[in-house]
Amino acid sequence: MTKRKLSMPFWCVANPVGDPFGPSVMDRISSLETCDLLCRARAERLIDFTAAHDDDLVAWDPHHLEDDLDPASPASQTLRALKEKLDAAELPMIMVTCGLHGNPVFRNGGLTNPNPEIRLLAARKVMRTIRIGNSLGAEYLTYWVARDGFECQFAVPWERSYRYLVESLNLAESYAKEQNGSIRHGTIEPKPNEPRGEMFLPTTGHALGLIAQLADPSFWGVNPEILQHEGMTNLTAEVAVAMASHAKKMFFLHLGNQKPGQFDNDLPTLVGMDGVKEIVAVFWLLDRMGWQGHVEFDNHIPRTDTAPGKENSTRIRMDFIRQNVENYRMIEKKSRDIGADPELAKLMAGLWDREPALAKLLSSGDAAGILKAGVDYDRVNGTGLGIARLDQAVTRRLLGM
Ligand code: XUL
Ligand code: MN
Repeated sequence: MTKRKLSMPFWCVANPVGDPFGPSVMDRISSLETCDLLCRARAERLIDFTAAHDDDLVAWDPHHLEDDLDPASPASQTLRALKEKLDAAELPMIMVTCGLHGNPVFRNGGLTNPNPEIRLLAARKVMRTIRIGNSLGAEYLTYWVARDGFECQFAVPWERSYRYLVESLNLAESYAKEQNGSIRHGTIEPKPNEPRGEMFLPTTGHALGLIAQLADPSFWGVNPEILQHEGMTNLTAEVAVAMASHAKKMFFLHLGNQKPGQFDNDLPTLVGMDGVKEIVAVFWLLDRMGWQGHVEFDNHIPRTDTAPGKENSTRIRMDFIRQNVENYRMIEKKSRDIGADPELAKLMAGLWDREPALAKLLSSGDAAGILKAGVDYDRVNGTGLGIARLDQAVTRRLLGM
């Protein structure tokens, strides 16, 4: 099986890691400096792609909403310089996403903001992001739910909010098609809360449900963020990725580590107190399902591991990329070893592969045949399954014993 392709976004590497209780420790770096680090990671064959918010690349000026169309603007100059670096390093920008969370004007939402003036700003920012993405060769436009949500349930025009969301995503899709650039698909990234108390698309299931209501569902997919976003409400990553992949809607996923039920921990893959078995199971099941998408990291350097100073700011960020990639490759290897293990395969077959003729009949939908088929209830009901034995065998492999 080939190694899965990996993407490391601009925002993960640039993040100087402040938190709500204290400012960042590490020095900030510019988009061009971030690009240089990502190009180094590409030269070391760590990553295959990168991704970015519009704001990670160039600042948004609400007084010049189409500055990217002026070749002499500072935004256009920076975008050209970034493209040169990315091209020279053979590092494709695979996804762009519109930042609708940072600028304070969007504090009550972007696409669903009850104020049409702010929805207009959001729409034109998304359109600019599509143009930026096309100029850099991106394939995907991601809509992350950001500040589309609420704290006070009586401050929401409920009968309109989902219509606003549908209209805005339809506009993004039709504008992307009209531009006829590199962007071929959109993805929705759900999240239950943070930065808002509640958000309008909390889970992968909600995103899949919304996609069915959009003008062109084939344009859209979902990129679950695991273990973080689903885990924040104690939902299970395996279910999210299996359902999205079964629906052929998961072009890529976001990867990091999360303690279930907490705020967004956003820790590097395998770093932190939880989730090793779960994350191995995710990639084991995605291999079984024949999932072909790529993995995009979405996490940040633990604040404990940051330090001020120019040299630290480069070294710590490169270590962060390396650690994420090493961790992911460990998971990939372990999940594939588990998938190829003959003893585990035998235990699984004992659970899944009984009575093949009967399984075929049930799949056929032949009602008459199903009504004629019989079951020995006492035999079936009288047999324990031995799932604990299978689980122990998996754990033994995880612990290397
Ligand atoms: C936030 C999050 C975002 C999106 C892109 O939790 O995951 O960074 O991935 O905006
Ligand atoms: Mn994400």
